[in-house]
Amino acid sequence: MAKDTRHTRDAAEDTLDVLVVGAGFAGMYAIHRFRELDLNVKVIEAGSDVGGTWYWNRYPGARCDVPSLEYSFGFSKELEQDWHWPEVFSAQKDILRYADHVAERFDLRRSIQFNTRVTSVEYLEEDNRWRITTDKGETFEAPCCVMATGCLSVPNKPELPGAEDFTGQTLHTGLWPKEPVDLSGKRVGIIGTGSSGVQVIPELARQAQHLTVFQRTPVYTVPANRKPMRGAVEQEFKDNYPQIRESQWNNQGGVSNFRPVKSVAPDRARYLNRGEGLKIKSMTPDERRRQLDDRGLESILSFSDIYADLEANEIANELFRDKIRSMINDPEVAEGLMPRGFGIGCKRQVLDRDYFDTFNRDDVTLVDLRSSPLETITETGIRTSTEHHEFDVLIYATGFDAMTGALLKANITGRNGQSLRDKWEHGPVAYLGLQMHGFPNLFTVTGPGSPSVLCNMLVAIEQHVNWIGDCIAYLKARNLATIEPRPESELEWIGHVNDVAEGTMFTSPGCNSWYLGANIPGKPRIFMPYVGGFPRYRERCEFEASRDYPGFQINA
Ligand code: NA7
Repeated sequence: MAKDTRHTRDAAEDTLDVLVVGAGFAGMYAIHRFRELDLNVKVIEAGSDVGGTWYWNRYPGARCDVPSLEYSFGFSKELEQDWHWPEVFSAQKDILRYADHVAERFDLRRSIQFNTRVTSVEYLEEDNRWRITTDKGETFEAPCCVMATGCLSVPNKPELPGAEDFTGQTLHTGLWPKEPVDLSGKRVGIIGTGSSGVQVIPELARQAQHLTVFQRTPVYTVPANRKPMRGAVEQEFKDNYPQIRESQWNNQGGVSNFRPVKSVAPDRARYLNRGEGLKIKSMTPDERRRQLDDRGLESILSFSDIYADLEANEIANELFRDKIRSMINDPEVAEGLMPRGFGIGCKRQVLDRDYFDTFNRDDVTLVDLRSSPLETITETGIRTSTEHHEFDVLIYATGFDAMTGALLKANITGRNGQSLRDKWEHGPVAYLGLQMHGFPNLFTVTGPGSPSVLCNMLVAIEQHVNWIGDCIAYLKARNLATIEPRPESELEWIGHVNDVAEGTMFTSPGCNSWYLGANIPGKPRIFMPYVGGFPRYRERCEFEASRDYPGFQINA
């Protein structure tokens, strides 16, 4: 492979310890951490700058669903204290500003080669080195390689009949252009109503002359917190950061759930009275409705029994549908927006700003693809079984080939020429989402089988990069050649990952989510993230590192 390419080995590369693919938050922190460990690191990044997911997902309305004071790095106390988040839940542009600040502050860019896409990642067995080949025909080599390629980084663009015939502009939310897109006076069609669709649809409706929403599966979405950051709240967080970071490491999802007390006493009281822990099954229909009327649709998530008890879950789902009936003026549109056949908690919770209100606008049309399936895309729009809809711009909000997509796209080949694609033919086989047998010294950040997308991503990234950095430093200090998981460790771990997902809402009947790979035709249906909680997972990783990696094979 890549025999005819120019290998650009130079003096710096001879001392390179680690190659990293991707300069999102994982790759960025890897540079900082690996430098601290005296490891020589180089990062290859396809984009023109840092930020990863937040670099590519620039669509209007893109926003994080974890509070920013928590969705931020904890490795630098000074950074934590200096940075100011303008809103409680940040918009994409503010997260990208943060990424830029981190890159500048820690002088990260000098270790990154931008505008370069990795086309293959190959283990050179005789030399015990990893070789990366890029779209520029360059190759780079190092003894270790870290795939920091992200969980949601390969956009899914379904193959729809006639797609090539459309003569208007086509956009994907996950590959939104850097230049502003002017939609004023335009007729816009959008396919997809997941998190991205729900965030972008109200914004598109405000800009476009007319918006047509093609929806295959309606969504359980609840209003997001849209508060600007109050100085006193921010200060209280900053005063308590050590405790907050510790709580994150001990919380199932890597969030501290720290609630400011001094600065927001009235809100605190409201929070305490919000009905946390109420059981929906033990309430009367009137009490349930009052709960939502008084405390908002979002309070539906706080019923404690709806995530494990299918009967309680269905009561909540019906309550949600009732609420939609009361929010949407046109009963037919309301019916179209009602999720059925799967429950709250099956998919990642979607948070919105004005989503349902948008469907009360005269210039927004909902097309329910369940009752009128999409037949073909045409030169001027989309034909369904009942109608032809015309527009000037077609937007795909159709999600990602999640968790495994970027790893498979990188064309990784391990020992004996085995490709990762072959190894993962029936689903991702890995140990702790960190390494794969047959791929010595290759590491994945937040790979399948780790808490990853079920955890505050910045917390998960720091834990993984710390573990990987320590592991590489361990090998280097002892002059050891390779580390890779034992095959039996992988099998035991995958069994455990599946066992803990069993019986949860994530794998409940009728639940088809990208967690399961169900959004990609032909993708093996396996629950990919680890649902057993971040602390349990972290302890397992710490056990391995503290006992000289018993679940791994190490070769001198
Ligand atoms: P999602 O959550 O995977 O949503 C994708 C949407 O696109 C969803 O409504 C899909 O409907 C729809 N889709 C996908 N393919 C098709 C076809 N062929 N026809 C019609 N509709 C289709 O991706 P997002 O980008 O919104 O969010 C991903 C994560 O990013 C999110 O969970 C957050 O963590 C951030 P379907 O449900 O498959 O019927």
